[in-house]
Amino acid sequence: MKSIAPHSYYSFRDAEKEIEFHRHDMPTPWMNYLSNGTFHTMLSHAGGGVAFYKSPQIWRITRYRFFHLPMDRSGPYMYIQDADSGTYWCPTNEPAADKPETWKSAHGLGYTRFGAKRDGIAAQTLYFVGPYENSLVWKLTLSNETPVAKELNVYAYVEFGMMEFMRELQWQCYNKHQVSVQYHPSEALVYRYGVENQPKPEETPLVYFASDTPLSGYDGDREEFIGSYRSEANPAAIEEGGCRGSTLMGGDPCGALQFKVTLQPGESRTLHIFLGTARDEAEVEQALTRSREAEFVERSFQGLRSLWEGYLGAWNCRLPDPDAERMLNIWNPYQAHRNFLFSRNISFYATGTFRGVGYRDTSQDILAVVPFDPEQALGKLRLLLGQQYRDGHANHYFFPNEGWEPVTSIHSDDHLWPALAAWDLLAETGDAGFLQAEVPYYDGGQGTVYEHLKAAIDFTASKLGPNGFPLMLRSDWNDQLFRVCREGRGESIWTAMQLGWVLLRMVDLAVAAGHPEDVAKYEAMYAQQRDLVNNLGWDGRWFRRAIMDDGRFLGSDVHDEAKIWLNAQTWAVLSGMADPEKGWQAMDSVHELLDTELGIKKINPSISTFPDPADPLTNYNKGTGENGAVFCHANTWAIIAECLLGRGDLAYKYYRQLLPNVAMDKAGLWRYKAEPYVYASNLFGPESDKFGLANVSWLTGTAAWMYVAATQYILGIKPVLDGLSVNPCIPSDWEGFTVKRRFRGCEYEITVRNESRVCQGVKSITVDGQPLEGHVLPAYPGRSSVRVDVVM
Ligand code: IFM
Repeated sequence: MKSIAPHSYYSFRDAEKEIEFHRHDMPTPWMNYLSNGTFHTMLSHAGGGVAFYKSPQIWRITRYRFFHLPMDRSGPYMYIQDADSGTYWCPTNEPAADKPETWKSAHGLGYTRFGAKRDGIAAQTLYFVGPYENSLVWKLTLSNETPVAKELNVYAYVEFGMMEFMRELQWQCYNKHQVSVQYHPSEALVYRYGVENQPKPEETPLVYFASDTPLSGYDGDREEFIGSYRSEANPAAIEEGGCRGSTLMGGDPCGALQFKVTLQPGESRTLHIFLGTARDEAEVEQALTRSREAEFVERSFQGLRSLWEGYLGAWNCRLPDPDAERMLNIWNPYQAHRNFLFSRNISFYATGTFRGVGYRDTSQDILAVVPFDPEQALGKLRLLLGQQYRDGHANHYFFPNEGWEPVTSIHSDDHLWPALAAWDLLAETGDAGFLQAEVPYYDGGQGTVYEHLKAAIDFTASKLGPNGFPLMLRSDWNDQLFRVCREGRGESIWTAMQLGWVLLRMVDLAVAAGHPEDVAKYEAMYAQQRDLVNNLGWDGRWFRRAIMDDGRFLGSDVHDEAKIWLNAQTWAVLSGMADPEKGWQAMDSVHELLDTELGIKKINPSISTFPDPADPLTNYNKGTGENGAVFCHANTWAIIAECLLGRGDLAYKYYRQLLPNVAMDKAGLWRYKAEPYVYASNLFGPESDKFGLANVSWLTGTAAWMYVAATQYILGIKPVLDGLSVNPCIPSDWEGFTVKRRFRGCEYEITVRNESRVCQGVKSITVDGQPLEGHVLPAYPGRSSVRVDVVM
């Protein structure tokens, strides 16, 4: 394993909200998502990536070879060739073999840029998807820094894939003869995916690839441009005199555009490339006319920047810890929004083939969008509730873009999650009206939002196991527990706790929705499950996790493996169900038995033989994935639990040790590998051979919950039904912090001073100099800002 200081690879540029990369040879591609909500591109720091329209399953535009070598191919590449010498290189660094003499790249919010230089030619490149067209815009500015004129050939290249990625793997041999790339009179290559039996053919777009600069050549046939036994590193057309003017009526499609650029000494030229989608040829024409307008690219880029400025304007904090501050002001909400958009669909780790919108995952993702954009959040909540059946259970994943049948496995937790999002929406806006809005059920009929949430509770109430806990069904939050209830009797003690938190929320939601008559039922159910949790669920030093079909406990000291499970301890506290001394003891056990210097393990010890060596509970190797890894998503709940117990020092230790750049510094960049600016789903644990290796970055519930844990529980700025609660639980050595938070139309400028150097406890609050009773700030309708001073 190489040991190299991470900072020789990257640096944060916080004022610009960027991370800059100094080297292209990272341990893995470090990705960014460029998107306007309809047209998307996942792009790496070295220019590899994939573009898709709405769905990576059925409208994938370019080809990305997941897990192949060389890694991170293909991408939207540009080549710059000196026409005299024939040498060529790429501003993205990859994939040409000749490298720029100086190079850097940077990811920003919705864009990625590259700056490179070779032989006196400087290239500044920017890629983004703007709000006004469904296209990836590439902006290339070339400058001649030499004293002589330069003749350059510039190429822009993309490899088109089959739009249906599974089709590509299964039956490309024939189907590839049903695609075409034609040269369009408006100087564009147009890719048409005309494959038989494709889903939604009437919605399948044409793809255009064009520029605002006159072309000197093009190719639509990959064999012509790349040649055989070659790759993007050494395209035949570039090495052998230029594009061949190929089109394609079946075969392996690509888009290659060639430009001749002459630069006098000191001269700069900018050209723009557009890779976009349109419904038909007339729309291609219109999109190109708009895109070629003089100010279009600048206007689009400014439009993108203002969108992010507006979105992130809802929150800004100044903290004694710059790593946390950067994460909370920039990267964490950005990542969380990408989760909200893509669920767990496509990333460097997930191929975008079968995971549509996850009911459980997206319900949680909503939590971190509510503070920024309650309207978008409500839209998603309604989308989810439309996947719920009248009996209250819900589809596990579904495919709104693809129109495919949903995955219908029934899990004990899925349908319960939306209540948390609904409560957060109510607290954020103070407006209960949405609870009365009608939403259809998946199997017909409709009900109000509140009725949907109530049906979810009724479903769980109808699916209790022999001991009275909710049946595990297919699994709960933990996907790996599908062997617990194969015979239909296994129970999830964790789901009882999840139900507990949800029931507390339902009490408020029932009142807000005008159904106080339901409250007693929710309270009774809560009390009954709480008793079970504290009795049958208690193992002596921690809470048990589940009961298997055969009645054995999972998560008990009597076994040799998987004795203790993180979620059962944290949620016992989150749900308010744990008897106080049991809650403390359980979280002490977490500290003692699960915590490591790189985060908290999900279980201990890892499993290899339990409950039966011939049929262990999980196939994951020890210390990996769902088996004894540090599962970052589950760590977030330990942070919240510690805050609820008032132990701010420990909560912050748990938070800080998983800040991605902090964990990377500790593990070493070549061990950690994934991006230092976004959370990963998990890190291999100490029982693996690669402790600290981060996996499945970007699309993980960690993003939403870390945001919630840090802002609402550590900093303690939490919307509640009657206002904005301020009740921090911070490290005792912090002097204080400040937060600007948009809430119900007003900006709250909050300064917290920790005069007594405590973890928790608000001594006084003044609003614009006037003392306030308690720690809940009311809404201030009509006010644009208020100044809040808090003393701990
Ligand atoms: O809860 C799941 C999630 O739905 C997908 N990733 C893994 C988590 C834990 O199993």
